[in-house]
Amino acid sequence: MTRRAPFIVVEGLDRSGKSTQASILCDHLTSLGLPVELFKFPDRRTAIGKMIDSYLRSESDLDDRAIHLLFSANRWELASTISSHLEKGTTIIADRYAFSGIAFSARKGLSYKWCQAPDVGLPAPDLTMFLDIEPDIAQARGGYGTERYEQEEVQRDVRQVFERIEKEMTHAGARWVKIDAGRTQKEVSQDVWVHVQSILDSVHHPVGTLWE
Ligand code: FDM
Ligand code: MG
Repeated sequence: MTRRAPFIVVEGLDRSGKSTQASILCDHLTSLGLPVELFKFPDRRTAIGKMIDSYLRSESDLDDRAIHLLFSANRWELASTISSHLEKGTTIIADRYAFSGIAFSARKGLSYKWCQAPDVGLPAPDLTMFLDIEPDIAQARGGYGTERYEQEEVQRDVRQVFERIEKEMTHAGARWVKIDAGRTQKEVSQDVWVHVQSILDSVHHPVGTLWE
């Protein structure tokens, strides 16, 4: 029987180097001959993803709760694909996940628990790496783009919610690590690799579920 593969999530603020690190990690695992798939949330290619994309570009407006539920639905539409990959032995790396969902919506004033609820039961990551960066350093890295949320003020609030998420996840026994993303790409990717290595051979149980 094939052993099930790990589910790795990379989270962080905008301009923290998440996508770069997720892709370096993906290449590294591939070079070792391990099957791996990279997912990015939101996945803007699906029908729901297109609505999210239009909202993020400010081409459409949506109620705060409605957009929150769309982000969650965008994960749910890929949840069974993620689980079946893991069970067949393909490592999954997700660039953002339910934690971004909570962080970006709770900062608007929606309750934390309400924001968490629609994602209860999703496949649970075996390791979440939060790439932490000071929003002003992120800003200085070439600036934010023009999408919604790409502002220093927003990123500061979001970072605070992530601190709460980290506390709750750690308290619940999840493997959550904070990585200083204000360093060079190489330093960060070395750290990422140390954490990934530490779980590569320790994933034996069935895929877990989030917050159940
Ligand atoms: N975002 C992302 C949310 O608000 N909720 C979510 O559930 C997810 C996954 O969407 F500002 C926000 C975070 C970010 C924006 O993400 C688009 P990318 O990674 O910049 O494409
Ligand atoms: Mg962005």
